[in-house]
This record gives sequence, structure tokens and C-alpha cells, in this order.
Amino acid sequence: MATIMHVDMDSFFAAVEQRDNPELRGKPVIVGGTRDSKRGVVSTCSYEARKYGVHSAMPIAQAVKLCPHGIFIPGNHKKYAAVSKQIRAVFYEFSPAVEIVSIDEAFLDMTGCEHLYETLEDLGRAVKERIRETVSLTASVGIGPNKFIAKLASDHRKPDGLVVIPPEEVWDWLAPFPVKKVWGIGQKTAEVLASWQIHTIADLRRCSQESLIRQFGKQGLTLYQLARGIDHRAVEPESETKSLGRETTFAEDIAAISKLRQVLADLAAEVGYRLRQHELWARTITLKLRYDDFTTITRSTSLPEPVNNDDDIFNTAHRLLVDNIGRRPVRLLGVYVSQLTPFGQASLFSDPRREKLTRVMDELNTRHGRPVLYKGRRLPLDGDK
Ligand code: TTP
Ligand code: MG
Repeated sequence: MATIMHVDMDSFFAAVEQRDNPELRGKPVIVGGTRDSKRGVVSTCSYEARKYGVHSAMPIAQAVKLCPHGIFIPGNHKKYAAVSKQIRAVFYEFSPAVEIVSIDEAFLDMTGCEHLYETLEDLGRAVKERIRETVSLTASVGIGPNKFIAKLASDHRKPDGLVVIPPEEVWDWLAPFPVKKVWGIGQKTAEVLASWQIHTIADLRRCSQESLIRQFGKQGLTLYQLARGIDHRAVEPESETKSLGRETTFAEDIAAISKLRQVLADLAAEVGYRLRQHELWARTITLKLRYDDFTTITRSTSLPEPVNNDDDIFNTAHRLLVDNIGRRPVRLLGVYVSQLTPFGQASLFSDPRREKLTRVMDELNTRHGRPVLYKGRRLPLDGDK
């Protein structure tokens, strides 16, 4: 039996801010923009702010309404990335098999190392303590026989949590969770299941494998297994972590947003095409920008549901472009996708006409070598400079 650990930092960006400015401790801190930010969204907030209903991805303006006395901070991505690097180094002290999931989160395969500690709780505590010593921050840790259980466990007692679920406890422990906690069940799948009166994992176990496959295709089998605490996915060490993307450097720097938008549409279409060829969906879209002075930034958005069509990739990347372009000429533009998953819901729920169009385009593009088909947005829009 495997022993898998999932580690996730608590209110990561906000906790770093509170660490570095004692005046912020114990207060509702909201990272993502200043109070008057028109377009900003919340990156994260301290647990003190969560009491007021503030959460990641909420518009700053809404957070101001919910938590008027909140402390609003634009945030310092360079600093968070540096802290993230320190945390990664800690992970490798404990296991060579580390899968970095995001800036503040990783899976560690601890199989075979169990005997180094008296109990798995001791192992979890050791990791939390090393993190605290190294970066003075708290992490939540979950340990279980597979990734699904480990991740659910780390989330279970946040913040500063430690939850160990031995294999023999998995069945009972899982039963009461809402189906939305099952990996790959998004809003839409949850709605279908709710219409069948399936609300908890215990309910989900009443569905036969056949009925789940009939309704959800390949994903149905996975749901059947996850409901029983079965998850065969391996921890994939960093070098294998899947992400893909495309970038392009311009012969001459470009400042016109209309031109950049066309290039972005091409890049998004390339990336979408490659995702679909791999039968993968992506949760995180990253824009890479290099300005004329060679400063390079990357900005990411994580979506509530995994996507793999050009429009979703383009729209997300375009928003990041608009938010970050400033007035500076751009040397390099790139689009990357990560947090890839074989679960997608496009075939079930998206607009069937768009789906069909995408399929036809993919087929033509495969046959002729890319690109042969252009979408309207690649042409400059009226009024663009
Ligand atoms: P999370 O681990 O999802 O959130 P968190 O660490 O802030 O809080 P929790 O205690 O619930 O784990 O994300 C890690 C960081 O990634 C978060 O601090 C900020 C950033 N982030 C965004 O910028 N936008 C988002 O929509 C999300 C979800 C996270
Ligand atoms: Mg976190």
C-alpha cells in the first residue's frame, strides 16, 4: 500500500504578508489589489477575512463590500515565488518523489519511508515543523493511501491541519463528503448527480458502474472508483509534471493590443489543439510577457472547471494580457497551460455547435498541417489602434 502526502500552505500569499508585517496579523488581509482597484480580483485572503465570505477569484470591489475594514494589498509575486522555492527544498528533504501542483502545494510519495517514523502523524508533524522553521509559515498536511485521499485530508482541518487516513478508515471517512469533493466533479456534474438525488459520496456508491459510464463516459469509471477511495494515479515527479505551451518572440517589439490579440489567438489555438490531441483539459492558463527591456512576467488564472477549447484559453489569456500590458512594447508573448487532467466536461455540457466546429477545425488542421482555419478574432477589430 502506498503512503501519499499532500501539503498545502495556509492562505499562502496573505500569510506571507502577515509574516512580514506584524501589524497585519490577526486582521482580515486581502491580497490581489488596492481597495480602489476596478478590475482586480482577490488572489487570496487571510482566514480572518474568509469569515466575511471573501474568497479567491472574487472581484476586489465585492470584497470591499463584504469586508469594508479589510486591509487590501496588491501582492508581491516575486516574494511568493521565492518562498515557494524554499518550501520545495523542504519537500525534497523528505522524499525524492515530489509532484509540485502549484505555488503552494505538492504531493510527496512517502511509500517505503514509513518506518523512519513511529507513526504517520509524526511524519506529518516533522514536515510541518521543517516548513515552519524554514519559512515561518503554517502548512496543512494530509496523508493517505493515494492522492485523492491525501488531498482531501490536507483540506479537512485547514489551517494548520494534520489529518492521517489509514487505508482501513478510508471507506467510512469518505462517506459523508459532498460529491463536489470528488476529483473531477465540477458544478455541472454535481447538478446532474443532484437531479438523481445523489449528494454525498455514500449516495454516489449507490450508482452502478454502468450507469455512471453511460452518463459520464470514461470519467464515470473514475467516479465509481473514487467514491470507493480507489485512485491509481501516481505521484509524478517534477520533471514529468505536465504543462504545455507556445511562445513567440517578435522581430520587432509590438505595442498595439490589437496585434497582440491576434498573436494571442494563434497561440491559444495552438495550445488548445495540442491539448485536444492529448485528450487533456487544463485548469490553469498562464500568460508570459517579455517587455522591450527584457523584464519577463508570467501571470496565471486557475479556472473553476478544466478547459481545452481555444475560446476559453484565449479569453482567459486575453484578460491576463489586458490586465498586465500597461503601455510597454512587448518582445515575447506566450501561452501555457498546466494542472492538466484527463477529466473534461466539454463533451457533456458545452455548446454542441462550438464543439462540432472545434472538431471539424482540428480534423482539417491535422490533415493539412496547421494552421488552415482562422477565426474572426484574428482580424483587427474596428477601433483598435
Ligand atoms: P490556495 O492553496 O488555493 O489558497 P491559499 O493557500 O491562499 O488558502 P488555503 O489555506 O485555502 O490553501 O492557493 C495558493 C495561492 O495561489 C494563494 O495564496 C494565492 C494564489 N491564488 C490566486 O492567485 N488565485 C486563485 O484563484 C487561487 C485559488 C489562488
Ligand atoms: Mg494553500
